[in-house]
Amino acid sequence: MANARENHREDVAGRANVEDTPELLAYYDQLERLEAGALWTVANKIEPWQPKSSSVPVLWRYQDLREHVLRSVDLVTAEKAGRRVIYLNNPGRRDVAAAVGWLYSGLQVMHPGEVASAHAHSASALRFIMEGSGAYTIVDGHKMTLGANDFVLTPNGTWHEHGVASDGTPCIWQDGLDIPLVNALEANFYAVHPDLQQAVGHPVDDVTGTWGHPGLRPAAGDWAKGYSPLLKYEWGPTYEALQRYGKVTDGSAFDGILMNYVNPATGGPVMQTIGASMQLLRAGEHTKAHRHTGSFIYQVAKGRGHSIINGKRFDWRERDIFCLPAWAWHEHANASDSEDACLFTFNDLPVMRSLGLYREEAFGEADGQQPVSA
Ligand code: GTQ
Repeated sequence: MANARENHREDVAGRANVEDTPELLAYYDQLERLEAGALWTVANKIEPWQPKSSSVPVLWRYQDLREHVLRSVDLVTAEKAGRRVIYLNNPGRRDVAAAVGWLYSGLQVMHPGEVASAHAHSASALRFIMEGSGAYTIVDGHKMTLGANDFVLTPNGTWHEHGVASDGTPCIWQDGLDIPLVNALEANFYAVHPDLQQAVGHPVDDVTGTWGHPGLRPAAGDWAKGYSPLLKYEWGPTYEALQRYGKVTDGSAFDGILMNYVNPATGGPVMQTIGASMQLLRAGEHTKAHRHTGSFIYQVAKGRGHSIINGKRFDWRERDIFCLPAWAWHEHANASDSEDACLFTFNDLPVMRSLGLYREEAFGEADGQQPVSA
C-alpha cells in the first residue's frame, strides 16, 4: 500500500514504527479491498507533531495582476460571470481553490453602471476596496457606499449584491470568503435572489449612522445575529484610531500597532468564521517573529516593506496581497524611516478560538528575528 511506504517513520517510542514485510503488505492489500486500513501505516501523517500546512507563502503583486483583472471586463460580462473575479490560487491548495488554508480570495472588478446580481450563501464574505469610486454593496437591503481601504462584510446567509454607480470609475476590490472551509464542512448552500436585485430598504449608509460610533450604541440597538451589524468599516476612522493608539502604546513586539475590527454589539469578531484587523508598522519598525495557528491573508493598505515568512523574504508595496499559512514563522518590516505602513488582514481566528485550537509561540533566537534563506 502506497501510504505505508510514503509514511516517513520516526524512530520515537510511542510513535508508529512498523517495518514492511511481504506478509504485512499482503495484509494491507486485503484491508484496502474492505475499505479499511491499519492505523499505524498512516498515524504519523494524520497526527503530526505540529500543524503541517499544505499552503505555501505567496505574494501576489498588484502590479502583475491588475492588468489581467481589468482585461476580464472585455472578456466576460459581470452578468454572465455572476461574479467577475480573478481568484488567488495557492500552489498547495489548488484542489480547494484556496488562497491559504481554508480561505478563498479574489480580485473583483466592476465598471460604472454594472451590477452583480443578488445572492446568498453559507460562506461568509468580505471586501476590501482597492481602487475606484462609486462602488457599493447592498446587504439585506442596507446599501453601503465604498471607497479605497474601506472594509465591508457580507455575512453568511445575507442577500448581497455589488455594483458601481454610473458616474463612478472602474472599481477593483479584494473578496475574502471561507468557501473552502464551508465546503470542507459540507455545509455550503447557495441561492439566487428571486428578483435578482434587492430593494434598498433603509437610508444609504444607515449601518454607519446606527452602529459606527465608538463607545456608543443606540439604546434601542438590540442585535442577536452572529455577525457585526456595522457591516462597513471606513478607512478614515480606522487609520485615525491606529495613529491615536500608536501615540499611547509601545505596541506589540510581534505586530506593531494592531487593532481588530469588531462587532460593536459584542466586542467579538466581525463574523463567526472570519476575523479581520488592521495593523500599523511605525516608520522603521521591524517586528519580532512568532507563529500561531490560523491562516491569514494580508493586503498592503499603505506603504511598503517586507515580511519574512518561514525564512523567506517577501517585499511588498501598496495593494500587494500575501498569505501566511498556519503555524508559519513571520515578522514584518516597514521599509520607510519617515512614513508608517498599514497591513489589512483577514483570517480564520474566530474558528481557531471558538474550537479551542488557537496556539502561539515566539521565535527563540536572541533578537527574535529569523535568518533569511531566500
Ligand atoms: O461577491 O458574493 O469572489 O459569492 C466569490 C464568491 C465573490 C460574492 C467571490 C462570491 C462572491
